[in-house]
Amino acid sequence: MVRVIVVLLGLSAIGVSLRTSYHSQHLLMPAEEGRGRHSKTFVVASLEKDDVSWLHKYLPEWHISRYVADNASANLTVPKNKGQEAMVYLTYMIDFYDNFPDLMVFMHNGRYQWHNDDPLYDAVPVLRNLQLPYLISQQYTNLRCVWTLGCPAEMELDKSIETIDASRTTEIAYPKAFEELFPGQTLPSTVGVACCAQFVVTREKILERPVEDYKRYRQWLLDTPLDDYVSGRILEYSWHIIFGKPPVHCPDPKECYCKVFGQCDLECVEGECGQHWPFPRFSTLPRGWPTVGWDGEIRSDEVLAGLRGNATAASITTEFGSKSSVLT
Ligand SMILES: *[C@@H]1O[C@H](CO)[C@@H](O)[C@H](O)[C@H]1NC(C)=O
Ligand SMILES: *[C@@H]1O[C@H](CO)[C@@H](O)[C@H](O)[C@H]1NC(C)=O
Ligand SMILES: CC(=O)N[C@H]1CO[C@H](CO)[C@@H](O)[C@@H]1O
Repeated sequence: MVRVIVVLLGLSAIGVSLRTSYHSQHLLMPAEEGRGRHSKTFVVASLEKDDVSWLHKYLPEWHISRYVADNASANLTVPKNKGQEAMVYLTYMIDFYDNFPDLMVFMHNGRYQWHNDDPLYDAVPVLRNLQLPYLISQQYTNLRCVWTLGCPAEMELDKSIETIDASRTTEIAYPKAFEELFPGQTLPSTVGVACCAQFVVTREKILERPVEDYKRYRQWLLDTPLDDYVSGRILEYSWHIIFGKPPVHCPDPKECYCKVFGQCDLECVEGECGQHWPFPRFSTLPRGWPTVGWDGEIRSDEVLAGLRGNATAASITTEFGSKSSVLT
């Protein structure tokens, strides 16, 4: 148990740096018709140093609206580099309110990130497998199906502050922030949604709220004294509420993988589907990942193919111990 907590804390800490490492490129004409039936855009949070060329290379049929949070001269940028990816997402919603494409993926810039719902943490299959008609029918969909981190109860808000572990900074700050973001709405007793602030949403769904709402959320982000990690995470655990889902929004993972990604043969137990998303050993992937593994070992094409194949050949593991290694 101690080890689990250490790993989770490590993930949170990594979440900070990962989440600060934004990126993208391109822009304008988000409503242009792509090659498919629907106009669709990646809204990418990035920093100047980031490289989003993988998106152009592997997903050329998508339009890319890359925000560069740390360059005031960038084509798309934010009023202030604050609140992590939330500032980018809200700025896009405000900037393009009159000109949304049919479908938008709000996402980070990195191809390999520990939280991508894939055996190698690779965003390319995640994005390529997206089942667009289903996403359009759902209007808001989280990019993760696995429950680990976020579901089924990331925050228990009816506990008194004194009983909450001091390290749970988001849970402590959430009630007051909720009141400020959603005045007049009743604070939920529990909030649960798959982590990590990447999601798909339709034009109609964003337009259900007036642009003033998005402006208010962004003003809150600009004004809040909370640090970026906490304010970003408060929005991370609010997007599903903003887009009309109940405070606990944790679809059955087996059904989720099937409908969202077309992966229908996974065996799932207790919110997890075998090694489809192996619990990462560290939140920072080794340099050279995935060709370089956790122990610095070089993986052959065959090994990589086998690990990718784990996406469908799921075995059941419920111990954190076995989840903590990609190579089991
Ligand atoms: C900025 O926008 C212009 C006009 O659309 C485009 O030509 C240029 O490539 C963009 N620059 C970057 C860095 O995306
Ligand atoms: C900021 O973006 C502009 C426009 O793309 C570019 O010309 C400039 O080099 C960038 N600044 C830095 C510091 O990278
Ligand atoms: C659960 C599972 O299928 N694990 C496999 C993942 O890939 C490695 C490398 O090919 C195999 O050795 C595992 O058996």
